[in-house]
Amino acid sequence: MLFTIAAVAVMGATLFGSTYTQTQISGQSLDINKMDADVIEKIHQMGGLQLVMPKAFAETDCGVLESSGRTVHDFQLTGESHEMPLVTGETYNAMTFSGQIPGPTLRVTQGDVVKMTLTIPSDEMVGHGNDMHASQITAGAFESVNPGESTTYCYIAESAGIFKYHCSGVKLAAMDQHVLSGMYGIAIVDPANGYKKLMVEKTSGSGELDRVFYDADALEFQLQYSQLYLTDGNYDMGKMMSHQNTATVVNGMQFGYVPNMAHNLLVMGDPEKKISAVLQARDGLDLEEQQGQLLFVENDQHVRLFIENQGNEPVFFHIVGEILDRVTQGNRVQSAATETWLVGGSQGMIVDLVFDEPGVYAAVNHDYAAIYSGAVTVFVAGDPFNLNPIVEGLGMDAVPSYAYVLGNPSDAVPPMGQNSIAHPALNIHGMYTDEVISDLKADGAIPLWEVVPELAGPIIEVMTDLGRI
Ligand SMILES: [Cu+2]
Repeated sequence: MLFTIAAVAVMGATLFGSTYTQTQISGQSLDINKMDADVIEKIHQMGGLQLVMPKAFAETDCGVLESSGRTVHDFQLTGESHEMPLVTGETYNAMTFSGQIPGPTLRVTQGDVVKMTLTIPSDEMVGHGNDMHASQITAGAFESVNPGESTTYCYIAESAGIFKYHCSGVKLAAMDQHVLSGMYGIAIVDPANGYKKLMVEKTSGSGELDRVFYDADALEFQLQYSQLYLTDGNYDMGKMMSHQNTATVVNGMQFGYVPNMAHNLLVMGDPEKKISAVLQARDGLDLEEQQGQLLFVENDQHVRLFIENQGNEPVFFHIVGEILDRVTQGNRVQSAATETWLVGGSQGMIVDLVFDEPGVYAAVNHDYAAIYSGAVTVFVAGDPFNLNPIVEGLGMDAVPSYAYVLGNPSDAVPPMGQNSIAHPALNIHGMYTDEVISDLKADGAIPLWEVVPELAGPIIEVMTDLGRI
């Protein structure tokens, strides 16, 4: 008997499609012994089964997925254009997901269902779309949405890792403009079985090889790299085409993670005395959520960084003074004990490391043009400035990192996952609209620009008592 390709495909879909659907949704294993041996023999005689896309892998029906028993994440975004500030004090015409750059981070566990809804307000001038790299669904789902309209699609986050999402433009037109003006974010898909322990292998003080294992739980940060291509505050496609960027941004900001005036006071004893004359472009308290903030970690603590290159130039990720203890891409370890790792466009990685010694460490894109145009992120580990006597003078206990006093910047901290260590506190920092800031305040994040002036008096008193100023 002759079978046409189409007939085989239908048979394949009937045989395997339904079974795989069940497998995918309920997690049952495929039992080949129960299948009709004659049919399998016929397929064998014909030279094998035509490869058919099992239906489950393309399952996008929200109704089916929502009743599948899997955890469903309702991920709601709006496409909004806003004027956003530059480090020069000028503004530019930005495009955002939900009033912030980068857009909100989605955090799910491998196998969960994502229900993404993109709404475009009716006063928005153009349409927007959302291409989520964590999905494996038809690109047709990313069709742009018109102002005043809304669209929803569902998918299973099948693969673990860090994945970009970005505006797909207006039917693909001007996608470059929309993305490079700020319409990007990440989805973190935690592995179904959690993250792995971190092994760090070094020589100890005695010269012996020393192997230390750290628990999978880690203090986590997110850093997203991109560029701005601007002329008079507007996107300049010509500059993008010739790779002549006007700014390098980390989480939407140039030099966003550098010391501010409060750090100057605590370390130098004078708010006007800059810790770094070169880097401190954002040290004014009047810059509010856009003043520089630092990333605080403890020594001997497992730190996990989610890095994504959202931009148009490569990122040579390096931390001055540290070695990247482990680099993971997708769900595979790529390197260990490495100095720098290259992240291409629309590529992500997870860096695990431990800051052994108290000190200041700068994460950079080790492309010199990127460093000097904004890609510097300062980590402070432990208490390198001996500030604990001041902390104790203020009536608090000594702290293992300054995050307990000042918090870590909200835009650098992803939502909690299954192996996350909670940050002691968050301060409000980022490319945000006023609405986003009031939401963060309601969630308990600290507006340091309001708190620091109130604390300045007591801090100066304690520093004077200690003879530091
Ligand atoms: Cu857009």
